[in-house]
Amino acid sequence: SGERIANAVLRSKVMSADEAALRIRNGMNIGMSGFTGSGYPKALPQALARRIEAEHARGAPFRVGIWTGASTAPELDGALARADGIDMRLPYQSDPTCRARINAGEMEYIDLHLSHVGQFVWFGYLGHLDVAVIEATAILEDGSLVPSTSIGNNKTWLDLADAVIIEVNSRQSPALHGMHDVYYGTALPPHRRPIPILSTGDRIGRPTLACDLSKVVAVIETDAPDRNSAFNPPDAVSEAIAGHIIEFLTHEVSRGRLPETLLPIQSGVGNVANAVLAGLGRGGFEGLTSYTEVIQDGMLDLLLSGRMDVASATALSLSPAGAERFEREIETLRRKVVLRTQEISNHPEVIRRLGVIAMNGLIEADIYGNVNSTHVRGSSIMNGIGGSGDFARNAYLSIFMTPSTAKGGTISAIVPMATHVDHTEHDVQVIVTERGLADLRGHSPKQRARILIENCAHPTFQPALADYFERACRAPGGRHTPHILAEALAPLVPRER
Ligand code: 0RQ
Repeated sequence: SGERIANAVLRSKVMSADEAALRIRNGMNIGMSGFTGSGYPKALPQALARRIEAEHARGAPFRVGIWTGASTAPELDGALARADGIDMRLPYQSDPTCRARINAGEMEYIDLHLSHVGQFVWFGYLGHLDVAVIEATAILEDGSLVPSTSIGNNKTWLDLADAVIIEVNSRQSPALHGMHDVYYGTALPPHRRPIPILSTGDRIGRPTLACDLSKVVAVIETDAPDRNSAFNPPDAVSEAIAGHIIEFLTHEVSRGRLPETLLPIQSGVGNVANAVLAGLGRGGFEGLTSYTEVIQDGMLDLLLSGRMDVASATALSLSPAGAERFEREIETLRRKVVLRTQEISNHPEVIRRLGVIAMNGLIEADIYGNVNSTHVRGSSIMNGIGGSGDFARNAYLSIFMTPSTAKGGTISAIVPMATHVDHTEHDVQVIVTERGLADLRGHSPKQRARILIENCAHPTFQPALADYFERACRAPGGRHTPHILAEALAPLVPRER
C-alpha cells in the first residue's frame, strides 16, 4: 500500500473512509469528483452515508450539499440519497433514487449549464465550499494529483474548498498520466484573457491538478472500477436517426457548408448518440475530430479505426468492454485524447471558435422548435440540462435527436407547446427522429411547424398536430407563432392505427 502516493506528507495522512467521514459535519457543502460514472470517489460517500444514517437513527439532523462534475454512480448519489443525506444537489444527476427524492420535494436540486458551475462558485453565487473529495490515479512527489477518468470541476473544488480529502484509486491505469490538460489561465472578470485553444487537440495547461498540501485532511486508498453501464446494440430507431444525420452531413459537405473532415463533433451519451458515431465510421468520413464532454464506446471505435484524429473531453464514459479496450490501447489513445476541466471542455468561447457540430437528445420539441431536455410533463425532472445548452447555443450546427414517440408509442415527442423549455427556438437548428430530419434554419415559425410535423412527427400523431396548427393559424391572437393557449399543453391523442 502507498505505492501511488509519492509525497511523504500525504502518505502520513492515509486513513480509512470511515475515519475521513468524521471530518464532515451537518450542513457542509462538499465538492466531489465524478462525471458520467467516471472518476467519482468510491469509498468516502458510502462511509458518509453510513455516518448520516447513524446520526439520523439517534435523531440528529445531518444533510449536506453535494456538488459534482455531472452524474456519478449508485455508490455516491444513490447511497447519499437513500440515506436522505442530500440537502442540495447540483449541477446534474441521473440517479433513480435522487430523481425520486427531487420529484417528491424531499431534495433541492439546481440544474446548471455545466460550463457555468466553476465560475458560479468562483463568483460566490452558490455559497461556500467546505470540503473537496477528489479521486486521483496517483499523488506525485510534489503533492500534485494525477487525475483519473474524469476531471469535471476538480480544479475548482481543490482551489476553493477549506479542506481536501483525496481518494487514490489503484484500479485506474497509471498510463492516464499525461492525458489530462488542466488550464490555470482562467481569471475573474474584468481580468479574463482569450482561451488559447485554436484546434481540438491543443494543450494549454498542465497534466496534473495542483493541491495545497496544508488543506489535505485525509487520503483514502481504494481499488474499485468506475461504474460503466453497457450500451444496447443500436436498434432500428437509432439506426434510422443516425442514417438521416449522416445523409444530412454528407449533403452539407456537398453544398460546401462543411469541410470533408466535418467540424469537431459533440455527441451526447446514450444509444442514439452511439449509433450516430458508428454511422460516421461507416459513412466514409476521415480526419474527424471531436470537441465534446465525454468519450463513449462509439468514439473509441472512430479513434482506433483511424477515422478520428483527436478527441477532447472532460471524462470517459465507457462500457466495461470499452474500458478494457481503452486500457489495452492506452498508448495509442494517449496521443489522441485530451481530458480537460469541464469549464474548458464546454466553454462557449472555444465551442464557437472551433465551430462544433452539437448532437443532443431531447424529451419533447414543440412545432416551433423549442426543446425540452429535462422535464416530464413540465414538473418532474429527468436528469438535467448537462452540457447540451453549452453546446447547442454556441455550436456551428445544433442538432437534436429523438425517437418520434416515447412510452411504447403513447406519447408524441413533437408537441404543440413544450411543457418546459431548455433550448429555445433560437438555439435549435435541426431536429431528427426516425421518421426524418427537419432543417429549421432560415425558416419562420410557421414554416418550421409545417416542416417538423411533416418530417419528424409519428404518423399516429401527425393529424392531431396538423389540426392544432391549422386551427391555431385561424384562431384569435398573433399570427407569428400561432397558438391556442387553452389547449396547447393538452396531451396529444394518437390516431388509432
Ligand atoms: O425513460 O427508460 O424510463 O422509459 O426518457 O429516453 O429515449 O431512452 O433517450 O437516453 O437519449 O435520453 C433527453 C433524457 C434523452 C437525455 C434525454 C423517457 C423515456 C426514457 C430516456 P424510460 P430515451 P436518451 C451531453 C448533453 C439532457 C442532458 C444532455 C438527457 C427516458 O438525452 O438527459 O443532453 N439530456 N447532455 O421513456 C415522457 C416524453 C419522453 C419520456 C423520453 N416525451 N415523455 N418520458 N422519455 N421522452 C451529455 C454528455 O455528453 C454527457
